[in-house]
Amino acid sequence: MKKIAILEAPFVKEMMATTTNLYRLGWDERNGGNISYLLTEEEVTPFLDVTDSLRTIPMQFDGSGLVGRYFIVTGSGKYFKNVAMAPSENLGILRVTKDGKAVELLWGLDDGGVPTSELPAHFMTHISRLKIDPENRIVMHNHASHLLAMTFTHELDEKKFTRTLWQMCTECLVVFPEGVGIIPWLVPGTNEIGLATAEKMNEFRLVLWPHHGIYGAGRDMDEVFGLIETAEKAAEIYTYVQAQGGVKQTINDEQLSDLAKAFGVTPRLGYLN
Ligand code: 2HA
Ligand code: ZN
Repeated sequence: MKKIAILEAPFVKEMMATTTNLYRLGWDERNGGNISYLLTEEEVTPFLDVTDSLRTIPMQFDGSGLVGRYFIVTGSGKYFKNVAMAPSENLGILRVTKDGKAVELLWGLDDGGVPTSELPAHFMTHISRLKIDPENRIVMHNHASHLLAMTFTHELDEKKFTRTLWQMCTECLVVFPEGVGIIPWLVPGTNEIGLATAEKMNEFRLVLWPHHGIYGAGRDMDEVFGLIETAEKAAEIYTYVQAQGGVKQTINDEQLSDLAKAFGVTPRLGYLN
C-alpha cells in the first residue's frame, strides 16, 4: 500500500510545533532540551514501512521494558530552533529491538545522527510512568528559566519547593497536586541521572534537575507542556515576588485545602498543614 508522506503525520507536526514553541519561550537554547513521544504501530504504519530499518543504534542501558515500542525523539546535539526547518535531520522515529539493547531507526536523523543524549532518562521514565499510567506517552526535558534559577535560591526540599510553587499561582495545586520531585545534581546523559529521574517519576510527573532544568511526563503534549509551563509560571512569579521585597501575604493552607476540594484533587499527603 502506498504510504502517506511522513511530514503529514500528526505526531511529526506536533514535534515540530512543540519544539518551535519551546525555543521561542527561551527554554531550549542551543541543543538544550529533548522530547520523546511513544507511538503505536497503527499510528506509524500509514507513513512508514516498519519492516525497513535504516540502521541499528546501540544503547548502553537496559531497554527491555520497552521492547517493540515505537518513539519519535529529538536528536542528540540538535537545536529545537531548527526542527521545523529540517525535521528529518533533527528528529528520528525508532523502535526498541527485541533484546532491549538497541533501537532501530525507521526514519529521520538523516545526517547519521543519534537519539537524544538523554535517552536513558527518557526511556527509564517511560518505563516508570507506563507502570502507573498505561496511557503515558510523552517525556519532555527543557531548561525552563525561572525554575532553573529557583534551584539556586530556594531550598531543594521537595515539600518546601512544591509548597512555594503552589502558593505562587492559585492553579498550581490543581495542575500538579502530587508536587514536584527533585533529584540531586548529577552529570546529564548518564544512566545514573536516568535512574534517579525514573525513580522520582514513580511518584511525580514533574522532576527538577537542580542547576539544569525540568522533566515532565504525561499522556499528551498539552498535558506535559501545560505541567511545565504552569510550574515555570509559578517560578516566574516567585522571581518577581522576591524582587519586589518578598512575600507579605500568600494563599494559606486552609485556602489550598478548599481549592483542592473544589477541584476534586488530592494534594500530596503531608504537604498541607
Ligand atoms: O540535550 O538538555 O540535558 C541537551 C540537554 C541535556
Ligand atoms: Zn538539559
